[in-house]
Amino acid sequence: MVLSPSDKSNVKAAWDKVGGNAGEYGAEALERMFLSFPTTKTYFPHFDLSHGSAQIKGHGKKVGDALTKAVGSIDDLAGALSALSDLHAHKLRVDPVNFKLLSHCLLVTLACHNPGEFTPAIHASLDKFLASVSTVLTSKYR
Ligand code: HNI
Repeated sequence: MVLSPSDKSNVKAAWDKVGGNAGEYGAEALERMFLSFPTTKTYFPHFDLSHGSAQIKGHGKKVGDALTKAVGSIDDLAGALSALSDLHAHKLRVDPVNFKLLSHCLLVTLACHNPGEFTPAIHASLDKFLASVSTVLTSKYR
């Protein structure tokens, strides 16, 4: 998966619109994921997964901040996400299929908040970006 120069500029432009809402959008995406794909809840048995829970908000901020960092290091995703990659592969052992589910929910969330910006081209670039992030986070499984 190679992000073209226009993918990178599309992702950066889309993330500029996200601004300070990355944490809130991360939490919304998590809530969408837990409701639409309940098997994902098995990784969070220790969380209160009810609507508006402090743990979903807190975790959404972590995910959102990690994505903001990734956008800022879009030319070196593997380096920027190395520690997170170790965590997901060695400690959390999240099955890679789940990354597609969260990525989908992140796209839906972004589309809902910025419908005018969410053109097919931006959609495709964000999808490629999230697939690249997911590839890095699942790259150390074996
Ligand atoms: Ni993920 C912890 C980022 C996908 C399950 N995850 C984190 C943390 C970040 C993070 C940041 C906090 C690390 C820390 O505390 O040092 N996760 C991301 C990103 C993606 C992702 C950027 C993909 C875009 N994680 C997933 C998926 C699942 C998942 C798809 C499972 C469905 N992550 C977890 C779990 C934790 C976690 C479980 C630990 C939560 C806790 O606090 O106990």
